[in-house]
Amino acid sequence: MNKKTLLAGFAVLGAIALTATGCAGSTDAGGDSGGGDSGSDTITVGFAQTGSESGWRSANTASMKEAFSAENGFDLIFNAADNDPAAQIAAVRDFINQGVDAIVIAPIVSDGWDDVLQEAKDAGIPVVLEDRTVSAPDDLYASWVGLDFRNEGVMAGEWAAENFGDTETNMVVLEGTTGSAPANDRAEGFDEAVEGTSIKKIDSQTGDFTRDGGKTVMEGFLQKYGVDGIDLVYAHNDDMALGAIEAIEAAGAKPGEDIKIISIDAVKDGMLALIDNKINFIVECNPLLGELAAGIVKDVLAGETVEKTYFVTDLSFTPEEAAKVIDERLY
Ligand code: GYE
Repeated sequence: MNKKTLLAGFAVLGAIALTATGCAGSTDAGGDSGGGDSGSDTITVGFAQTGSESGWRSANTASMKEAFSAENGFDLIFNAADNDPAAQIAAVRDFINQGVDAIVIAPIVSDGWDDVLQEAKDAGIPVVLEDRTVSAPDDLYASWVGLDFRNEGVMAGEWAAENFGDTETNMVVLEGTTGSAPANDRAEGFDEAVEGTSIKKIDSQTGDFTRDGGKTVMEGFLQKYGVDGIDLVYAHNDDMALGAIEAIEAAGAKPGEDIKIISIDAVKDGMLALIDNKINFIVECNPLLGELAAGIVKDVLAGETVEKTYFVTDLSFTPEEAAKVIDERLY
């Protein structure tokens, strides 16, 4: 099953790389009435990033800036909304007013996008989503590229079920940003995979995908249930797991041993904690989406047909597996 999705993922990567090369240097030929740069070959793109909440986000921002570079024919207007959904929508509205050629969004939350996406459509400015998804109708944006968050939750849950499912296990959950697609989908996929096992979710709270948030929420859980009352932490990202490690150590217990930890992302610091046996299992979430997103934007502006969704495939790692690949990891 994993192998199959992996192959499918590579096929998609290949396909996009090909089409992107095919129209390198294209201008805003897709009937764009925005035309911030009409007359020149440069494509002006407004990118509305969530903020800078995690290691994953830093890697994603770096990947986007590299792909949407002047060298690649782009003029990138970058905005990071500091995890504030209203500020992010305002940034997109600003891009529309500036008449950019295309807009790329990593939506903080799923809901609330209908109006501004309609405004972009009315202005003839195509929108490409990267990373997180929205609940708005899909005719309001051209395409989305990202990861299968639900499947990430399933992969994490299946590993938990296999390793802890036969013994009474008290689990606490560190949720991502409330209302975000990865928080919703990772919770749903995991819950489904552990259904009917002896893993019991005793508490679940948002740590907002940040290290500080994960630490604070974990401190609260430890106060409430005690070290002995918690067997397993499921963190929706590595940063919150790293915060939880600090809280567990401060409480005099051993993370990865007294309290097991599963997380998602596989960013460098997470992988190092995994190799250190402080985290027990990590499901990957690949943040290197820049080249794919840039290829899609060029295709859309060139009037080429693009898919509505492009999934990039994720792997997963035990400490042993992490140790083998750590030197080759790009983030
Ligand atoms: O897992 C987390 C980041 O949307 C997939 O956002 C992304 C998530 C990622 O803050 O670390």
